[in-house]
Amino acid sequence: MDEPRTPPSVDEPATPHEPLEPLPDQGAPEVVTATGKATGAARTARAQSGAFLTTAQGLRLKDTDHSLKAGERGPTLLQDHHLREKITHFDHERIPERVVHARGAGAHGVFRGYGSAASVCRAEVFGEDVETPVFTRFSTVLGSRGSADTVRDTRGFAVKFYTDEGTFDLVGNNMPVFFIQDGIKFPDIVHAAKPHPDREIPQAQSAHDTFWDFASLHTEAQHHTLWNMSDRGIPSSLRMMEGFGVHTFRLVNDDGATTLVKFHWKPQNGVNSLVWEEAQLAAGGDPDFHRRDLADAIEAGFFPAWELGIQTFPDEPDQMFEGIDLLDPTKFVPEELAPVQPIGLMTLTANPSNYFAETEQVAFHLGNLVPGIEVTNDPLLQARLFSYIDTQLTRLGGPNFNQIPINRPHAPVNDMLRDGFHQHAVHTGVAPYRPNSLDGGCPFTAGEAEGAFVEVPAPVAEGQKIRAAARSFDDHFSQARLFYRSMTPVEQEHIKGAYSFELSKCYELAVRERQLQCLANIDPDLCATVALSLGMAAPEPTIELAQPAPSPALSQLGARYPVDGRKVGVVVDDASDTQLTNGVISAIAEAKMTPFLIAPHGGTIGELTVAGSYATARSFEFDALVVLGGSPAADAAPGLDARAGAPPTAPAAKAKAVSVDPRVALLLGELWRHCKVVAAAGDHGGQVLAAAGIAADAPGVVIEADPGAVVASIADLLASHRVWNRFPTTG
Ligand code: HDE
Repeated sequence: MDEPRTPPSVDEPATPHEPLEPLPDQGAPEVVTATGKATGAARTARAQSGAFLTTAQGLRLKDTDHSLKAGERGPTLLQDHHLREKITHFDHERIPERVVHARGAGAHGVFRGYGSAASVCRAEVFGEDVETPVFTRFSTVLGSRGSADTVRDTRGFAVKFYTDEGTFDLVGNNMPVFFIQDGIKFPDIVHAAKPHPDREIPQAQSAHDTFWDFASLHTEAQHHTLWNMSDRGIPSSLRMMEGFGVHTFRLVNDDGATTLVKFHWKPQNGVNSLVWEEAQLAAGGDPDFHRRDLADAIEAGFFPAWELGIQTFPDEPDQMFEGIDLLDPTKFVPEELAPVQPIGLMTLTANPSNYFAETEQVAFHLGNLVPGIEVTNDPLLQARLFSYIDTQLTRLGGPNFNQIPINRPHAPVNDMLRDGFHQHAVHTGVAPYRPNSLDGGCPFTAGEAEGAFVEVPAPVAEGQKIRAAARSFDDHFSQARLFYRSMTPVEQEHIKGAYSFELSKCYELAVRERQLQCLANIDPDLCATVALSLGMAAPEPTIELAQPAPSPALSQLGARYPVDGRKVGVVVDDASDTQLTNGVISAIAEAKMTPFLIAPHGGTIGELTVAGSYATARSFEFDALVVLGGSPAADAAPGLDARAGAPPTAPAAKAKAVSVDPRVALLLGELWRHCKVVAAAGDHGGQVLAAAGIAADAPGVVIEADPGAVVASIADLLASHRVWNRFPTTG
């Protein structure tokens, strides 16, 4: 299986043989039966088998290119079963996409418990060195299945743990708060955020009237909206974003003692985001940017990993912590008040073998819990408990979706649920009811000692049946203000830019005005800048502004992260020094980063394979760029080549005059604007950089003669992701 594959031949292969093995980076759901029994079968046991093309019944076929006709030029015969089977199956290949989170990317992996949660939680999955297989699916929320990855949106972060005690799903997001406090509002927020029902635009965006109409009227959405407008709304990679369980959960230990917790996933690669222009370029240039990055990283052996952690709070009757209502999902608890304590590590190690079978058909449900992990009364959480099973009935075509391979538990299933569409189990016995004597009394209920899930008795406050929320849910602005004031000036600028962009796309002035009022209630300076950009007056706050202590942990900037798997473009031309090129490429690989060779043309340069040409490489594909060449290529046409992005009189033409290909100049210009590291090695490289107008002593510019030195400097700068001090901030 780890043998490299023979490259495909130009001629169509003609000797029959068994299907090829999956690629080394690919995994598949473990082969357990529909009732959770291990089979010991290879993960490929479900893949197609046999050397010959067959019908769905295994009948070998001689011809699949011609339908059965009454004569060569005659009508097609109804009796052509192969034609009808092939077309009928094709006609039904699609299932409804998820109503939200339709676009996603998944991977297999393993979770290893540290044992550090033992004092608060009895779940075996968190036990010391207990290893549990997982499948994780990341997603955007708003867009359709085919929408772009880098849109501004919340990201889903859903993990299925196949534990020996039953399946545990942690279905979270990359932001710790949510738009609404009560699940009954979910259809409202989703209807507002989805494309306008009349024209079905815009796709996968919140930058439109209905979204801001709702968010500005329903002010509990303001906090989450602010997170979306921050850099968190445009992560640079799925591997580099945090995850949050959002709700407060209740953990139970061996003694039955309870603790309230919030779950956090901390990426080992650090947190990073795109800049807005880069996100927009990527949405057009590579709509699959995030899923490609995830799959490529896993294929290359850069396995992404996240530490799972918990913030713990005493399980007091009022369910409050430091004045923060733990049942209100529009609030988070700053890490400075309750540190995140690591309890295990998830590593994603294999790509799916088949997108549909795994990533599309996986069905999560936050009600999938194991002993020791329980829910709380958060009214958002409570509605979710209903929704997830319900939606799968339509999406996956009936009640047996748990028997689809990716959803099968790895624990024995004896559930008395019977029949239904697509039943894969072959149940025995005659008594799927309890009590019975005809099946020997099977199945039996378990006691706690046998691993049964027994809800911990939790008091329910006496009260009246009422459609209302607690008074503590009324504060919609103080934590939004806390978040904004915890951002660095660079991050605040991004937020101002995001609101300016989004509100500029709202047609109705009333909507803009109402949202400006909300911004005034979050931060008057934020409001003033956005108002200026919109050409509108900035309103005064209508509430007394809270003065929360900032939470530095909320900022994504300032820390240094490993550079493993970062992509470094290397621009060469036919005059570049081959030895230098080889040296730079190997030094990048030795530093555990990925080199990406960019040349005037495809094919090879010396012994090296070209990854992108001047005409095809785009700046968002790299975290840094080393220039070893870049003089105008034979096909450079500054005035005509739209990819060069400049009319003949603009810098591109000037650049050509001073010997840099306009497309290389464009690459460099974008990397420069996006605060990325720009480097040169060798005299020729240095001249090209100078010709592109990049000063050698500017922040984040590296010029070194030696390949090792240039790569070391790049890695050092990349550890902080971007060179934010290249441009002054207004903050
Ligand atoms: Fe979801 N959500 N949600 N959600 N959600 C779905 O379930 C829903 C909420 C989240 O990769 C749906 O299988 C309601 C919060 C993720 O397959 C649906 C409410 C959080 C995913 C649904 C919420 C999430 C979903 C659509 C308000 C973060 C993708 C398809 C009460 C903690 C899972 C599906 C995947 C998917 C309903 C709110 C996260 C319709 C009613 C809060 C990551 O059932």
